[in-house]
Amino acid sequence: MDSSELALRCERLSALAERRLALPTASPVAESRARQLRDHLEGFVRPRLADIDAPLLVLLLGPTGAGKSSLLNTIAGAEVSPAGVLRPTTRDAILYASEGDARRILGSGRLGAIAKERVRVASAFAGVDGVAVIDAPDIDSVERDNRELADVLVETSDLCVFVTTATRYADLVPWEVLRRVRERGLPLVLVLNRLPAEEEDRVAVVADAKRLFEEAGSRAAGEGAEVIVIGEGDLDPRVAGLAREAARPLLERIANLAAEAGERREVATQALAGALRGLTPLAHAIADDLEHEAIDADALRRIAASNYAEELAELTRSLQGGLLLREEVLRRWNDFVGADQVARFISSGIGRLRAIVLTAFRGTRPAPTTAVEAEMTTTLEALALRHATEAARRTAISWSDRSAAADLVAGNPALWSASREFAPAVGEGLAAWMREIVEDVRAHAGRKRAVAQVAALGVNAVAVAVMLGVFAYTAGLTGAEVGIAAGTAFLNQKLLEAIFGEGAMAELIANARKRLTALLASLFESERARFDELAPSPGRTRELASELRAAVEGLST
Ligand SMILES: Nc1nc2c(ncn2[C@@H]2O[C@H](COP(=O)(O)OP(=O)(O)OP(=O)(O)O)[C@@H](O)[C@H]2O)c(=O)[nH]1
Ligand SMILES: [Mg+2]
Repeated sequence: MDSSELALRCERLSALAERRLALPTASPVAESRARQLRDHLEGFVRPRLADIDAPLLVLLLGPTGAGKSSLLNTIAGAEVSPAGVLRPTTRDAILYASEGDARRILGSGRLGAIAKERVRVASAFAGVDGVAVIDAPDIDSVERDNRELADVLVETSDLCVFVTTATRYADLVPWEVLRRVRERGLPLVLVLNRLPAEEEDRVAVVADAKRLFEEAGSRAAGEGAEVIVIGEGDLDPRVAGLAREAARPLLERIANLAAEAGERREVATQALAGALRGLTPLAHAIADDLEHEAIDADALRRIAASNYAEELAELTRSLQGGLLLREEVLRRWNDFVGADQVARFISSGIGRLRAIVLTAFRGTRPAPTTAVEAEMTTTLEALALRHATEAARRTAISWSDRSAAADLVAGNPALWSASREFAPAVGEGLAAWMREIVEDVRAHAGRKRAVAQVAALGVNAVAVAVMLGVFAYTAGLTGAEVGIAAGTAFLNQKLLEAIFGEGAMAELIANARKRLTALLASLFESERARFDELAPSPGRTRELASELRAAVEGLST
């Protein structure tokens, strides 16, 4: 792959890493992987690809108190980084470089994201042009910021000098950092500081440390790469550093790199090759994270979907269970309809009933349409609210049991009940629904058969009768059912039948019911969407995963 294609790939990968970082994730590991990829590309791979001869960045890394700052002072031959007894000592990174190199490094964006606040420049004389050394804060600190800064520096340097001591080399933390050093293909030099004076002890510690490094899979140490050994007390108090003599192999290495552009290029090339190899597994790991998150998101959405579907079904069932009006409102309606007369004429046939509708209603009592509508709306609103709240509560409970979503729910107390918009939306939706029934009735009344009857009752009153029919229309009503609700339902149905005929009545009611069902479904859908919006979209997540995999295809070869 030629270098311009490589540069394009890296630009694309970096943009994908940014996109991943913009997606919500409940996993700190997944997030840090994505940040690693971005920092690595922006802080190292892209600038290195653009300029293989840019100054080398040598990173001093290791646990607190290992002697990193002391070592930098020795390299500088002056106290450029305070070494101290209080842990941790170094809090900002110290960039030791010639003025020209420091400008170049800071200008290249390699330390771009962190430079402003957290890198201090210690100027070296121009003789060390070409090599810059960075003293990093510790990797095992109680200070989280320190660790984060050290992590970013690992992504940006060309050579890692890992400084540890006879008492610290077996600590747990470094292996995690060293694994990343290896994964990103960063050349490594190991400095074992403060080794015991006794030859025998010293050999044992060095052998043990090497074994641990090999086991941890550190190629550099495993393949006999440099291990620099510095004894306890080998100090140079004039510069607050380690003794020059003890650190000589490292000093020579750095001096050599400073003197030989070819050597520098070799290290940079090696670091770049390692870095490019490391991109593929990292990108695939991030894609794996994304795919796992998509599976989690699918599961979360399914939970929300089934809770809302169940509660909606419950709601629909209770709406079909009969008239939901209070008795006093039903009585008013029966009074208006003239229940006694209607009941009497039902036994003598629908034809007689049709006739009586014309005479009995004309100009008599005003229809209590408003009261019935208002009652219906309040009852429906309350019922819908109860089920929407229950769906929200059940979903919030199940989500909070799952690690992928617990934080989302915890940070969103509004999710534990129906949204504030829900009840008003139900009210508005029902009002529109009733207007549509009125329109329907008007359209049917235009047919010859019903025109006189509808006129006699009034369009609005007939519309209310249709609405009541939605809640209590069954093919098998007999009039023998007990209670005023069943009685009213029966009369209502007979009345509508008398006005429109059985077929048209059934059609009117079926239409109104279909629209009501659709209305409630869409209201519940918006409620559920609150949950869906919180979880990352599985589709977009999977798409990003495959874009990442595609972006590294063929990169390692
Ligand atoms: N006695 C003795 N002290 C040493 C030796 N090596 C380092 N020290 C001391 O150990 C302390 C720690 O050294 P630093 O250079 O500040 O350690 P560091 O790795 O930079 O630590 P942080 O900045 O906290 O990450 C200093 O006070 C050094 O003088 C040694 O070989 N013998
Ligand atoms: Mg330090």
